[in-house]
Amino acid sequence: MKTVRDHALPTAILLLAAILASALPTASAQETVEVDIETHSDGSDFWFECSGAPAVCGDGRNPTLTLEAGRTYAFHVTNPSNTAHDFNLGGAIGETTALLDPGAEATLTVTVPAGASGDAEYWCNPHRSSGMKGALVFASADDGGNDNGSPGPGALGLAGALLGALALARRARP
Ligand SMILES: [Cu+2]
Repeated sequence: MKTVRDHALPTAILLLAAILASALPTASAQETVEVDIETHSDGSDFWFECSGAPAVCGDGRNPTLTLEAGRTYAFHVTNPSNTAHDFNLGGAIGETTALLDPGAEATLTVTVPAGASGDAEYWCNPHRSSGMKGALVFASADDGGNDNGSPGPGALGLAGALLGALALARRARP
């Protein structure tokens, strides 16, 4: 009993430290993620398409866009349609391109705030009421720590489960 406890506690502390260390620094020193956005319209429907970044782009028209807290993204927006559009990112970002005439393009580079979470929206100002908009989801880095120095719920939950498993294992042994 004594021997098992002597090994289990230091092991748990080491694993906990490793989990927290791996969760914390990931968001700060990463490369900019390049995302291609196209604006479209066919006279009755108005929509965005997203490509080039599988972790960001959902499928189809006006897809859900998923952005990681603390990351920097360069949205390359092109307008191959015959109507002017812009591209607005809401929620914790609050940035927009200029209004892009047919054939025009712009790059919108944004860094997602470290504490960003939850759902927001992206949209085109002229056609937001016509449905040219989609969901913008802010995810925490690696489902673990965020970028402001405190562990996220993912890391804490994993550490808690680990300690619980160790306690059970300890109890089960003779
Ligand atoms: Cu539009």
